[in-house]
Amino acid sequence: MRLDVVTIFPAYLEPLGLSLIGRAIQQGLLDVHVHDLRNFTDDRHRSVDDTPYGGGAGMVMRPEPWGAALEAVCAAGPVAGAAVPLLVVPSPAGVPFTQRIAGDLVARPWLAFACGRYEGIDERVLTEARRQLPVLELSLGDFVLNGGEVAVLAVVEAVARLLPGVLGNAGSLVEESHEDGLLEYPVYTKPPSWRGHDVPEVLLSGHHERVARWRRDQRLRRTARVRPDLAAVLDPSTLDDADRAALTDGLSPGTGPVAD
Ligand code: JCZ
Repeated sequence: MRLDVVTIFPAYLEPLGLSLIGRAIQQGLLDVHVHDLRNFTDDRHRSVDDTPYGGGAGMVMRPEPWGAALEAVCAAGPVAGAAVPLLVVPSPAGVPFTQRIAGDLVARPWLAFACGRYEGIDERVLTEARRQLPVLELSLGDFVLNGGEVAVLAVVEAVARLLPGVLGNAGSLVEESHEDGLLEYPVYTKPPSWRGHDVPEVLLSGHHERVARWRRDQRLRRTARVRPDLAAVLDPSTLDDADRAALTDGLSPGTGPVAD
């Protein structure tokens, strides 16, 4: 899978060289190219921003460097049969990024990322890009970052770990939060007692069926407690009596997301 990232802060993407993603790059599973937007300017000051038409605070990214940069990225193709990349543009105005979208993105051989800064990128860059490539504006959530770089790190990590061979153990992919709309169960390791806190007895019992039931109860309680939006859209045909009891338990007083 090829990834191109256009940014005015190439150093922001350096963490992609670390850990599992770094290893995936070394193994040739990922081919990452980071481009400095300033290399596509043509003025002496290498300026990438200007004042907003219509007035208002801050600066807007100029369209000309973006046009040149995206043309240069596309000229690297085709990649594995794809003539153009899917262009991902982080934005607080984008669609919310989800595990499902990560799964869609990993099926693409070529992704490009446009990192905005300041008040964002001149809208005509996206209008023009959409005439030539698929464009996906993505939000990490309802909070405001200073630019797209941190969002790109998050999206690349979520996508790259789905590539075959990037994670050590294939099982760690399936047994995961959000695969089935529930949060994960709490996990414990040794020692069995730490600062007066004991590991739940059932986990030491060796009763695999009781462990599975306890873990499912924990997932349902947690989801009801901290993510009522997720609990509300669970398919009732996938819930048994014990499941419904655990969901109700999670909603009972004194079990809110923050301890009383
Ligand atoms: C460019 N400010 C790009 C994305 N979810 C989320 N929050 N904030 C962003 C974001 C903020 C930005 C830019 C300038 C993305």
